[in-house]
This record gives sequence, C-alpha cells and structure tokens, in this order.
Amino acid sequence: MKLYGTLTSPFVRRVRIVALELGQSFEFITTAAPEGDAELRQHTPLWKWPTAVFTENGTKRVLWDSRNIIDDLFSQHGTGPFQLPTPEEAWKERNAIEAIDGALEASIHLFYLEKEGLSIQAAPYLTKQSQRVASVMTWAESQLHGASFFEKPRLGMAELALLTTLDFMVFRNRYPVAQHPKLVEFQRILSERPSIRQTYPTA
Ligand SMILES: N[C@@H](CCC(=O)N[C@@H](CS)C(=O)NCC(=O)O)C(=O)O
Repeated sequence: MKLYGTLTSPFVRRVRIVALELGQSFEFITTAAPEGDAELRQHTPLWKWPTAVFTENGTKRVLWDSRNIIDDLFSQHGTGPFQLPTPEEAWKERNAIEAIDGALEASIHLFYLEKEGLSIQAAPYLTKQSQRVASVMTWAESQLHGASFFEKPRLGMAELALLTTLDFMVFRNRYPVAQHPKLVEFQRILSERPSIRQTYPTA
C-alpha cells in the first residue's frame, strides 16, 4: 500500500494504527511536501488525506477516506485486535463515529482558518463549530466505560476515532481535554498500546 498523508493528521493516524496492528507495511508519501501533495491530487479529486493506492496483480485500486481504507485492510487481512460491532451495537457505534468525526472536522477547519488569521468570533457559524466540538466532547465523556463505548472492554472503530481525535485536540491545543477526567483516563488506557504510542502526532 502507498499511503498519502501527514504524520499530524488524525485520520491518517487511524490507518497507520490499523496497518501496524495488522502487521502491514506501507510506503508513506508525505503530502506536507509540494511533490507529495501534487502526486496526491493525481489520485483523488478531493485532495484529502489519507488516500491509499493498492497495486495487486497488475490492478490498481485508489481509496480515499480513512474508513474506506480501513475496511479494505480488514477485508484483506482480518481485523486483528479490533472488534466490529454486533448488529445491536452497530447504530450506536455509527452515531459515535459520526459525532466524533463531525467534531474533528470542525476542529480541523477552525485550525486551518485560525492559521490563516481568521478568529472564531469572525462569524456565528465558526462559534457554533467551536461549541459543537465542546458538545461532542462532553457527550463522548458521558458515554465511556473506561476505554470503551460499550460496557464490555473493546477496541473498535469508535474508540479509534475518539483516541485519534483527543490526541489531535491536545497536540494542536484545540480543546481542553484535561477538563474531562474520563477522556483523560481513556487516553491513558489506550496509550499503553505500542501502535498508539508509535504514532503520536509530531510537529
Ligand atoms: N473523512 C475523511 C476526512 C479526511 C480529512 O479531512 N483529512 C484532512 C487532514 S486530517 C485533510 O485532508 N485536509 C486537507 C484539506 O482539507 O485540504 C477521512 O476519514 O479520511
């Protein structure tokens, strides 16, 4: 697999963690460099990372979106330590991922805009986006049982989504995660996994 992205991207990190857990090596092309970004744009009309290119037996598959890439890795190599939801859990997991990804994307957009000099106060919608992040973080904390969204311990896609989101919030100073003891505890428990430790965002 050829993986396009940056080492700070929480969505790319999800793919890196899954690849590590499944023992799958990959070639990493950084989109932080203009050449990598130009190459990425030849593969995806969205210009977003992660984007992955698989070449097998002369056929090429190009996938964008972290979930799409992870599903592909799961179908090729099994799910390793990750648990897929039971049919009864599926709606709850999808809800959690949708909420977390909504908060993460809002936070990433605010980060980009602030970097370009725009303040959150510049428009009511930006303020709403910031409040949306706080709403989701508060909700996520209320749902946790230790390191799991479910009463039984598990590592699934909702937990992976939350962990990568929290670490991004701390790394980019986007949200005061420390104000939520259960979120901090969640991070602490998962940080024991080597795949999590080895993929912390770095500047
Ligand atoms: N739904 C996508 C979101 C990917 C995404 O938003 N990636 C960000 C980096 S973390 C990106 O590509 N940003 C560049 C841009 O928006 O131009 C996924 O799960 O992979």
